[in-house]
Amino acid sequence: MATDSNGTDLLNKTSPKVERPRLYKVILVNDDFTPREFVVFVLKAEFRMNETQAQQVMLTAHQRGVCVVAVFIQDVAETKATRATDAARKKGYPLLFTTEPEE
Ligand code: TYC
Repeated sequence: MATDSNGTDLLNKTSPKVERPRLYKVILVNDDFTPREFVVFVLKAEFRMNETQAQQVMLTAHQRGVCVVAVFIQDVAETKATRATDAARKKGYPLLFTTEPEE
């Protein structure tokens, strides 16, 4: 059988031996105290969003309570959620980013 370095059968393109890692959502949680502009600032800085994207995500969390920011492998999702939450703590804001597995 012809296989690539992942053990994938190159002839019938089935049975990969390496599965994709489970993905984790980073979730932005609304609160009554963090200024909107600071939420947008953090979304742009930590999640590399542009102004329009950051405004949209901030507004969705503001209106619905939560918004999915992005999806990553677990390590990256947790690191980004922690960094973004810590940036808010340093300013004295209660802003919270959490993570949860997809599906
Ligand atoms: N609700 C906040 C306010 O009115 C703004 C805000 C939006 C805070 C989204 C957190 O995840 C959040 N100042």
